[in-house]
Amino acid sequence: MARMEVTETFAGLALPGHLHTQESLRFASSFQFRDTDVVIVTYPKSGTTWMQEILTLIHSKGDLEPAKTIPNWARAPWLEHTHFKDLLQETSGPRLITTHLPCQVLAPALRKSKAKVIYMARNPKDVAVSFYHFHKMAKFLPDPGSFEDFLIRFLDGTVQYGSWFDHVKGWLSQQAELELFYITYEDVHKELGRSVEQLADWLGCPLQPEEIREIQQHCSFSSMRENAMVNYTLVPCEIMDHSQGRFMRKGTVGDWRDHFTPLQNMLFHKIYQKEMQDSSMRFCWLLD
Ligand code: PPS
Repeated sequence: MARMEVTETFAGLALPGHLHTQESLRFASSFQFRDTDVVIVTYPKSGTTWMQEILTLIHSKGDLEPAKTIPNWARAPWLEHTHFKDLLQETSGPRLITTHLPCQVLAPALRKSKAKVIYMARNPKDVAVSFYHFHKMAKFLPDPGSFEDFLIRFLDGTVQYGSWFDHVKGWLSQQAELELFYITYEDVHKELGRSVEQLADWLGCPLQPEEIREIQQHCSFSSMRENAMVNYTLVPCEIMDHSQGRFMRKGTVGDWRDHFTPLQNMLFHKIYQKEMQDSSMRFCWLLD
């Protein structure tokens, strides 16, 4: 299924038609979660692939076999994608499921179970930069135009996948309603080993120190960048144009500094404050 130029609109959200249909989105929104399911929820470019790799290895107790032999999209398939039903593992153990869907679409189905949700967020300025570069290589996303134009659409919430602000606010407002673990890209970047340990304990799969060390080593940016099972080099050029950049691009915190002008930074802060003013959640990223 190509549908590179198609945009699906669902619950007011524009999504790439290459990956989504109305049917796959309806299926996702009424999915019957099991109490044993582990669901990775992210706005795009917030560390999804990283979390898929970490959780794969927590479940395998540091055994690298699945991470080195099965592509990430098959180990932790996207609930809303057209291939989800084919990829979902029929296992009695925990199923790893990924989604970018917003809270208003998925929370009603999730509330019917005790599925564990891991919500990973990233500094939206770095998300915007990463998303911009991804638009250049992903043939199923529209041409981003200039960074300046893209940034305005990102702040407006008119990019595909919708508003970053609504995504984060929506999901984090569900902390009391869902079994939800909130973690940031920046936390994982700063203390990978500690993040792995916290996640493993929360999931009820405590690890030995040597298992944590093994996972830490395998989940480093340099190691994942070379792993064809997560670096998306398996995806053909008609879908991801690898001459335009790498999926595992930089993996840094604060890359926005190389992209934002002082004026863009000021505008970003202004809109951030307006969007987040009613939010009781504490967001530390923009306070530096
Ligand atoms: S997607 O398309 O939504 O699934 O993308 P996602 O995986 O959420 O985000 C991709 C960004 O995450 C970075 N990444 C990492 N950073 C540090 N360490 C590790 N191990 C790692 N793995 C993935 C990846 O490089 C993308 O960020 P940028 O800033 O573009 O480099």
